This record gives sequence, structure tokens and C-alpha cells, in this order.
Amino acid sequence: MSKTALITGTTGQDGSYLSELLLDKGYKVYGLIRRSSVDTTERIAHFQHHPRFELVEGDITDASCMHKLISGIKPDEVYNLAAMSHVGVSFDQPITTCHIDALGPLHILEAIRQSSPQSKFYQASTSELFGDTKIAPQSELTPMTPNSPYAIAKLYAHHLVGLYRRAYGIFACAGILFNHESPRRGGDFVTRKITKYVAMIENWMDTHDGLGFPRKYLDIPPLFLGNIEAKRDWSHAEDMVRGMWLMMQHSIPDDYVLGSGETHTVKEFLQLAFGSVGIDYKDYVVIDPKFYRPVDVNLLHADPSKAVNILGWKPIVGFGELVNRMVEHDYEILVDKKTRYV
Ligand code: GDR
Repeated sequence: MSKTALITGTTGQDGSYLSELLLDKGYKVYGLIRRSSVDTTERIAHFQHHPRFELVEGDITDASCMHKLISGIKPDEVYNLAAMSHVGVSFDQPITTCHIDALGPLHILEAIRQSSPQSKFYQASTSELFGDTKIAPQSELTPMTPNSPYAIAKLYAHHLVGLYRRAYGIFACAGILFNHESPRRGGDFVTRKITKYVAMIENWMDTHDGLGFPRKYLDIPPLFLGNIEAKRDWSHAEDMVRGMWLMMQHSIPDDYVLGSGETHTVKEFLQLAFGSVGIDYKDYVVIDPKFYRPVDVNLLHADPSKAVNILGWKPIVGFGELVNRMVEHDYEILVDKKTRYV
């Protein structure tokens, strides 16, 4: 019989890629979606009517709802990818962030413990847990010193995973995922913000005989950014969801770092993205204090050797290819009116 999975956050970047992966593997996939008066299914539209995919309405902040869903479906695997995932926004909405990112996973784990203890559980932990650390690269053993309301809420959930494993014998894993991007990335994260802007300039140059004037000579607003010295370890989201699945197939539940093992500044991302269309980011980018966080995480650099050695996981898409794919996709959206997420 085919396995069943419940994915929260199914309409997001990771949820949409993971749904596709599990459908390809023959799973019946239940995708949790929050009630909304606007359509949020753009990323899943191309498989929404798959015979083994079913959208179920609910919200991880509602314990009774999660209990009813999990006791009814009794899924083989539950992947909690729902989150308030913007670190900057968590400084403005710390309580909402706590409800979703800390209490949400608790509701799911309690529902599993009480009504479906055989369900395996995956929690989306994050490299933001390392926060203020001076140690690099960061592995599962690196001390966690979170530096935002988002990361603190995620640390609570991260510890719950270990506790439910030890105290109740639940098969629970946490993936400590470093940054991961794709053409399905939300437009307010720094990578997609950059690639959308570069595609817009490229399109402008196309329609003006290839003239690549600096922005000040054009009627085009600048790209406003914050801290471009921050260092991140970027991978492609499709590589990451494969790692999530591998963790859930291993005989022993555990926590794993997933990341490329390379670190780059936001400035390097800018250089590559603007350079890919033959222009200099310095002519277009303006630093705006509005996009600085009260405190930032300055150096993220993954040591994924545990996942590589135990799970046989390794990322396929490198940094340069990731940047190029995102710029190209954003350009195709503009010129072909291509659907945004396929
Ligand atoms: P991050 O991703 O906070 O690392 O969390 P984000 O892309 O938001 O920021 C990366 C770095 O870029 C700097 N930055 C800006 N960031 C945004 N969003 N907008 C800007 O204009 C801008 N200018 C500079 C930031 O200060 C930061 O240093 C992501 C999220 O997906 C989390 O949910 C996830 O847990 C981690 O990655 C791993």
C-alpha cells in the first residue's frame, strides 16, 4: 500500500517541491492549507488535481484542528514546513511568530503522541539557530545562540523534537537547513528580490537595443537593500526537500544539518546576478537602513558531513547555477508571461 504524508506549508516553496517529490514516489499527499480569501495555490496549481494529492484546510496554531486531522488521517509521515519564515518580520511580529513557529509544532507533536504515535515527524529547523555563533562551519554539535524572535521560537521547536524522541519514543527528526532558494522563493527574501530586479533590467535592455546604461540615466527605481555583507550558505530548495525525505527513511530518527558547505556574502550574490546580464550592481543598488534588522546573523557556513555520511545526501545545484537559474526564470516570466512557479 502506498504511504501517506501530511505536509504543512504545502503552498510554500519547500512544501510545493516536497509534495511533488512524494507524489513521484507514489505517496498519497495531504497538503494543509490555511483558509484565505485570496488564492494562495499558485505554487501547487500544476499538481493540485493529481489523484493522490488532497488539500485539507487547517492551521497549525489551532491544536484541536491538528488533533482532528492527524487522528483522522493517521499519516505515515508528517512534515511541518508551515512557519512565519521571515526573520526580519519576526522582530515586528514576535508574538505571532511564537504562536506559529513554537506552539504550532507542539500542537502537531501532541496530536501525534495522543492519537497517532506511529506517525513519523519532520520539523523544519534552521541555521538561524546558530545566530550569534563565532564558530564556523556549523554542525549539529555547534552551540545554538539564536539572534531573533524567529530563531528563538524555532529553537523551542527544535528542542521539542529531541524531547518527544527521548520521552515518548516518537520518530521525530529536525532538519537544520541552511538558506535554500529557487524560482519559487518568496519575493521578500534577498535572493529573489535581487533576481527579479535583474530580470527587470535585462528586459529593459532587450527593449532598448541592448543599452546597459547605469540606472541613474534611466527612469528605473533603484534596488533598495539592507546588510549586503552578511554571509549565507545557499542551496537549491529541491536538494533540501530530498534531504528531508531521506531523514524520514533512515532507521533511526535524528537531527541533521543540510547545506552546501560554501559561504558567500549577499554582495557576491549581487555580483553574480548583475554580472550574468553584463551590468554592475553598484550602479543599481542603494543601501536603505529600513532593510537592516535590529541584529543580524553575520556568518552562516554549513558542515553537512553527518547527512552526507549517514544519509548519502549531497546537494546537486551549486551557487553559480542557482543564481543563474533564478535570474533566467524571472526573465522568462517577464518575456513569456510564463507561469511563475513551474
Ligand atoms: P534569512 O534570509 O534571514 O537568512 O533567512 P533573507 O533572504 O531574508 O536574508 C538573508 C540576508 O540578507 C540580508 N539582506 C536582506 N534580506 C531581505 N530579506 N531583504 C533585503 O532587502 C535585504 N538586504 C540585505 C539579511 O539581513 C540577511 O542577512 C532565511 C529564511 O528562509 C528563514 O526562514 C530560514 O530559516 C533561513 O533562511 C535558513
